[in-house]
Amino acid sequence: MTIRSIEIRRAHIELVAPFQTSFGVETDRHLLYVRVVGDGAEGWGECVAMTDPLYSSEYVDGCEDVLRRYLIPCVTPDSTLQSVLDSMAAFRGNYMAKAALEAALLDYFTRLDGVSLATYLGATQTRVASGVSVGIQPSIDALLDVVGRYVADGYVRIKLKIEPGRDIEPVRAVRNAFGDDMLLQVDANAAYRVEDAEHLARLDEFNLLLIEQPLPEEDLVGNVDLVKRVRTPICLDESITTVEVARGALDIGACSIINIKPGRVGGYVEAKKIHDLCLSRGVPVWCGGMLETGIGRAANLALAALPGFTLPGDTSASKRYFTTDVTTPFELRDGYIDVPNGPGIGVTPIPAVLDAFTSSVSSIAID
Ligand code: SMG
Ligand code: MG
Repeated sequence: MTIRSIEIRRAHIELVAPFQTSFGVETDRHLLYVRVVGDGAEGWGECVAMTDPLYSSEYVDGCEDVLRRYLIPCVTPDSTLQSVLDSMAAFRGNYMAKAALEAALLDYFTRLDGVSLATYLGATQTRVASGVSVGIQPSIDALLDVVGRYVADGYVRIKLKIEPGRDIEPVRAVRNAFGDDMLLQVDANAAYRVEDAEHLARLDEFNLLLIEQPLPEEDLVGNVDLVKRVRTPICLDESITTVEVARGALDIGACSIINIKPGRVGGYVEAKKIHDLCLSRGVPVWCGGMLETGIGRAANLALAALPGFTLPGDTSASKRYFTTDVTTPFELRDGYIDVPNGPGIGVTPIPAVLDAFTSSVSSIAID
């Protein structure tokens, strides 16, 4: 049970198509993988931070720095998961960096125990219903075309990225084209202000499942006002960084649904705490995505299999983003994706494929 080294691997992969949100356009992913190497097993984690600090304050090169300087030094040869979590807690924020290391340790320790991450976390489902996140498109025609293809693929829920000026009409067009029964929601990635409440209330007529993160990350209180003026349920993403923030948000009535992303909240252990809190209060949750490759996607599927995940997540198939994934690709079957059931996250990178995307690997001895 001795941890010998931790590897940081940087890689680069192109997306199948540009993904536009209210804060920018992603065309590729600069990836950071953490690999824990120990006696008897190894474990993999994927960092969800983007190249630039636009979705949140974290960015992938910053994560590498904090991992090297502060987080990896929290690991000793005989560390347990809990001892590392306790040591890392001394450092503020840096949730995505912490989550990447935690994920690799979780994969490592659950593999040693011969148990799947899904079982370890308390999963009750063997497959999860999958939604898809649709980027802002250059025209309504292009949007209808893209949505039509995802509907044909079998996705059970469509999420449209919106921003001021590209919100009401795109949603109306999609509703008209695909009917009232389609599960539909929108994500603003913090592009509005509370003064836009009246405008956002115009979305009420489209019977959306939710409006995700309409206001800035820090404006938790603004949502309290917003929820009184908009009938559509408000869901928070960026704002929810810890279980304490989640509890506070629910206590003050800032939202009625939470998007849980392990990377955004510092890892799967914290993600489970938020899940448990929401389950105890009857608050629906769903699993977000950060354009993960197979390593991160596998772990998210394990989380999404917990009982409180009653809404379809952004747990799409690998080919939604990548022509070639670094693991065996995750595929959609009848709108669902199977939860991996092997030890740990249940998948490992395919060495030749991962190597082809890799730009650097460095190993840090643990002693
Ligand atoms: O993995 O399918 C995915 C991404 C889903 O829309 C998605 N993620 O705010 O929820 C969100 C965004 C964050 C990433 S945008 C580059
Ligand atoms: Mg979001």
